[in-house]
Amino acid sequence: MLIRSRPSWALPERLTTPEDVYMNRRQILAGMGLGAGLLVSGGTVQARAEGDPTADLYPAKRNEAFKLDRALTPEDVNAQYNNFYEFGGHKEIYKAAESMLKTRPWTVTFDGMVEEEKTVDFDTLIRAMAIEERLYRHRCVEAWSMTVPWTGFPLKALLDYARPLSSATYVRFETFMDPDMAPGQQQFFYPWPYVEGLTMAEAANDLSFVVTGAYGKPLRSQFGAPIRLATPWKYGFKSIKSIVKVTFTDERPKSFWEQLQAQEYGFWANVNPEVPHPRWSQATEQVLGTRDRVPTLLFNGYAEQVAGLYKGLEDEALYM
Ligand SMILES: Nc1nc2c(c(=O)[nH]1)N[C@H]1C(S)=C(S)[C@@H](COP(=O)(O)O)O[C@H]1N2
Ligand SMILES: [Mo]
Repeated sequence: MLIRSRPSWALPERLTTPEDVYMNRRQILAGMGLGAGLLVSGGTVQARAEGDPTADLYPAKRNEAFKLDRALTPEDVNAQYNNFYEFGGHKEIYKAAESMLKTRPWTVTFDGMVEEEKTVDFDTLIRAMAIEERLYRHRCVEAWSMTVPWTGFPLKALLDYARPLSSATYVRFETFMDPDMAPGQQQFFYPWPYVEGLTMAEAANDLSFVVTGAYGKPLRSQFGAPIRLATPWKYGFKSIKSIVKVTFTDERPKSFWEQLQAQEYGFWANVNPEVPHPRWSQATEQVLGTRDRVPTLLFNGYAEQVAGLYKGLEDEALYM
């Protein structure tokens, strides 16, 4: 595993801190409330899930077109190993996210190059969509992977709902910005809010999925409730969590990690075992919840569905 001794694995060199300074930051974070989050009981978490106003929509029918070559990652394993830097730069953010992320009311704004800008309540939006379950692989850039039963709807359906102008060539997604709620956002050296982007062609591909649930239930906080993305042929950081804004543009969006460290994290971020990260190999991956390290596949095994998107773009840095 590429679990590093400090959670600032992605920081540019100029921003990395000596271990002792880092420890102080951890203590500061604990003081800001991350520690308090650890006291929340499982019972409280369960109560929140049961009170979800979209609970009646689950479980949704599985779309059998999306199959897996390996077992599903157990829910408890997946739900206790997450990247969600808004709640801390380590993998055990689940209790902090469960106790601090407020998912209602939740609105999503559509703006930029659209026929008409609008803001819609999440509960209204999801009921305008036909949701289904898909079994997806997920490959983090840190060389671990998992398999998840996501529930949601094709991103294409969200594009249709938003009615972008034909001149829009990119779609940009933004996560909430609320440092009082999410203490990680008080870490000034990160370029908050978290931003990601896709080309319109990528967004319209059938694999691009808007996720509203997992394991047959509405999304739990640590998975990026109430609405996130899944683009399984790309490194996991493209799958932005807790989306509040969708902007259509003709300028390539600069994502969170690209703003932080452009030499290591680019716009395309397609999975490719033959193109190493500057600091580690991408040839294999640790399968979460198992002792297995398996070969990584081109486009994370989805080449058949997506390779065509990149014809004529061979000069681009497609694999970082
Ligand atoms: N807003 C936001 N979205 C995010 C992240 C994040 O820190 N903040 N981390 C990304 C990374 S690196 C990965 S691997 C996945 C992790 O999703 P999971 O915790 O559901 O496994 O979320 C992605 N989306
Ligand atoms: Mo990741």
